[in-house]
Amino acid sequence: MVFWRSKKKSDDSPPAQPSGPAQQEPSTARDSPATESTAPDQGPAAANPQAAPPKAAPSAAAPPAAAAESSAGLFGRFRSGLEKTRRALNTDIRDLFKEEGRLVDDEFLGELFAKLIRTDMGAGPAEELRDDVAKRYRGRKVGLAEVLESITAQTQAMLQQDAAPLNLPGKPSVILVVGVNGSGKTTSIGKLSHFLTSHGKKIVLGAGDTFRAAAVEQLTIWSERIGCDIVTGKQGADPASVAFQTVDKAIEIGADVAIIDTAGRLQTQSNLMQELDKIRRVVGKKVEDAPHEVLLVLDATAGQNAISQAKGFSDAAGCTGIILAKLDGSARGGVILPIRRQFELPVKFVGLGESIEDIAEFDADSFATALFAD
Ligand SMILES: Nc1nc2c(ncn2[C@@H]2O[C@H](COP(=O)(O)OP(=O)(O)OP(=O)(O)O)[C@@H](O)[C@H]2O)c(=O)[nH]1
Ligand SMILES: [Mg+2]
Repeated sequence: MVFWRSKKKSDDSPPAQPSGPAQQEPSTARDSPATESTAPDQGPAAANPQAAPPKAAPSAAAPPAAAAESSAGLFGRFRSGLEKTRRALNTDIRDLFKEEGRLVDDEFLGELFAKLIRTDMGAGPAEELRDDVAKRYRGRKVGLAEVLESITAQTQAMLQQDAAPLNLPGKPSVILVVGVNGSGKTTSIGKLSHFLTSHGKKIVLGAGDTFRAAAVEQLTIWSERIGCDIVTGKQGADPASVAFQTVDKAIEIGADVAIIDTAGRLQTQSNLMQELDKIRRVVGKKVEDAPHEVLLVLDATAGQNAISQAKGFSDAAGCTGIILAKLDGSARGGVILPIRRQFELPVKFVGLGESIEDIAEFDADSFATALFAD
């Protein structure tokens, strides 16, 4: 049994800070769903033991996020979110130009390749960028601006994807959010909900991570910040049941979007992958074609290997798009290049920090420009 929670707008005070480091419980230990449920702890000040809460005290009145944003606005947000990568790249590439102008020869091209690869973009993309510079300028003396222009244009081309707005076909549309442990799912749901709310959408959240009580508390805190309804189940409850009730609630109150959180899992955990299937099935029975989006949250700081492993996950879970979280967290923002290459999925949003507004719709041109901007 699950229950829902009525909308209750938070005050502007930030929630309690986490009391300790995030604890990732082994998902494999989870196999006996409890069926009984009780009312959730209504205390808004419940500590959020998983995620660091937003840096600034968020409020429902925060300014709208990116959808209506100009490319200049998006560029600015990417630019500051990518600061660590940008700084490292800029310093590195500028270092190549200690003298005024550099001859584009094998030595220069080798150095350029080494700098690019440090952003975690991988050998393939770094080779392409290097080869493009070679094709244009080999044997000539070039300045920094020319090289940056060339690299930026080539990166823009590599990041292009078909327009990928969220598929929200009807009322309610259902979004399922999946990924490995700690990738940023719950935080991304909070930010995405704020994004959608500030664009006039009525949201219901579903706390489908019933494995840890802390996960429910974490999402509950987000719902209070945003001022949206949340459906929760008792710890150990069947996540599919929570998902079903969430969609039910969305229908009942005329919500536009139901967003369902899930516990972190690995593709190899077949019981947990089946659990995702069950969630998909039950919401599909309730609303035609639901879930309309299955968003895979990837952690940009996890490194290329970890991200490659998520490829199988995305296939197994029928993902429809990617949220690339924590781009602000490291100097490895170049990882977006192999992601665009390896996944046949569009990057729909990027996470640029822990605050409520720190999410933006992905745009290849603004992103690439920001990556190499001064
Ligand atoms: N800097 C930064 N931190 C983020 C971002 N997104 C999430 N985080 C942090 O990453 C940590 C994990 O985030 P969660 O949202 O709890 O991740 P999760 O995938 O729900 O984790 P599980 O439910 O345990 O699988 C928290 O400390 C978040 O604050 C982001 O875009 N930038
Ligand atoms: Mg979570």
